[in-house]
Amino acid sequence: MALQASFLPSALSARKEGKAACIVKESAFLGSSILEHHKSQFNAPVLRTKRESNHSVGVVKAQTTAVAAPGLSQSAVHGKKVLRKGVVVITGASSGLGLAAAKALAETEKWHVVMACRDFLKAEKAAQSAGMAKENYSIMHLDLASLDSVRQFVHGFRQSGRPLDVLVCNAAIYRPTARKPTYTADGSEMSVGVNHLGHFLLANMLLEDLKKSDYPSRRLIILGSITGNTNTLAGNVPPKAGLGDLRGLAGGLDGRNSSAMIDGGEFDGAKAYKDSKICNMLTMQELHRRFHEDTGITFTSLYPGCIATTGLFREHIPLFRLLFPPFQKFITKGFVSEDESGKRLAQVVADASLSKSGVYWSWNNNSASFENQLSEEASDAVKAQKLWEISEKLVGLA
Ligand code: NDP
Ligand code: PMR
Repeated sequence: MALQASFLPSALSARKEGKAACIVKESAFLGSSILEHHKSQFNAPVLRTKRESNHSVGVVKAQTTAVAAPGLSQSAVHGKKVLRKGVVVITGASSGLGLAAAKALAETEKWHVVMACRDFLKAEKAAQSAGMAKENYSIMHLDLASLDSVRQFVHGFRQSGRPLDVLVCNAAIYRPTARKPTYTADGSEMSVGVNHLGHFLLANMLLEDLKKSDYPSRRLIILGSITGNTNTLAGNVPPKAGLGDLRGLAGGLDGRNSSAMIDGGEFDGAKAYKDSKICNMLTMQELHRRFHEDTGITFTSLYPGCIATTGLFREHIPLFRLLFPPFQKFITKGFVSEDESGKRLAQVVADASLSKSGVYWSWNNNSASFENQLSEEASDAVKAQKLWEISEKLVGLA
């Protein structure tokens, strides 16, 4: 594997350095197990101070050159190798799952979270009320309803000089009560535009940055959902997800020359969301097929559980918002708190045990993760390729 191969020479060259050598050597064979290995070291106050001053890439690069091992820096005091702080970009981190994951990761002090949000003030307030320490996060503007904004975000991120170790495509909108479609700045139906097309461009552009990262485990995560999978009871609640032959998407989802729906049908806000989740899960698999072997990057998707209290349901009728949480808690038992869902997403970002690529993660009622099965359509490789090619054209990559 590319990841392990890139570790090997450093492991050998570091072998003479006593204790540090063991850590690096083990990482060569266990991949990202190095993350786990350094828990105690990250808690040492002297190392924390050092990490906090490591915001510029110049410093990080200088250190990694000095120790000749990916993502490792050297403690001034003991000469031990330690993993530098990881940098994770999370879209839509101003509420719900994104915020909870940002909080969980920031609290470890091993991650710097770049909160990529459309509302700067809301994100800042959310981070503060979540108790996130200033040095563990930054906020950058990103409006996924505009491809220009996506391009500007990427430019701004590169200007910031931070490396990129993990990207989480989390933001989404759900418009179940909309009678008519609304459109992105680029003229595509809003739910698919934001949830899929904006993220598709972002993921493709930032792939270059992930490739450059020297962090031991680089990951690109796209949120999926049970409701986009028709092999589940939840996925069979009407309107069911379905992309058909993608004729609406091929027409740009502009609602004039083509339908606003991917399958070319009548507009349905709830279906548009579920369709966008199929796109998210297909995109993750296509990324895996195209890039995992050559880059060693881990591509994954997940269903974090039913987080029935988040802002996702803000446009639903009040009665739904009242009944949905108890329905999920007591009837389906699919309910999960924002805190718990945040821990789950944080695992997909950072846990050594969740480093396998091409996986759609889910959790059982004891909060144990497992590799879940996607529906036939959400795992259709031919459709994934077609989706990729049409999406490339729509976002200006082809
Ligand atoms: P929230 O509504 O709480 O969070 C969505 C986030 O996306 C918000 O921060 C929102 O920003 C942001 N966002 C929306 N539109 C844009 C845009 N144009 N540009 C940038 N950011 C935008 O929902 P959840 O936390 O529930 O959802 C997070 C993810 O989890 C989604 O991908 C969803 O599909 C997935 N998911 C959720 C489930 C659930 O039960 N809630 C179940 C399965 C999957 P702002 O704060 O400004 O509105
Ligand atoms: Mg669903 C059997 C389990 C189950 C689970 C885990 C979910 C999750 N739902 C389940 C069942 C049912 N739901 C049943 C039996 C019904 C009919 C009463 C039902 C209804 C329902 C509605 C109206 N459920 C919903 C809605 C929504 O508007 C939500 C939605 O589809 O958002 C896209 C939703 C959800 N149910 C879930 C989850 C996770 C959601 C929302 C979020 C998402 O998929 O992203």
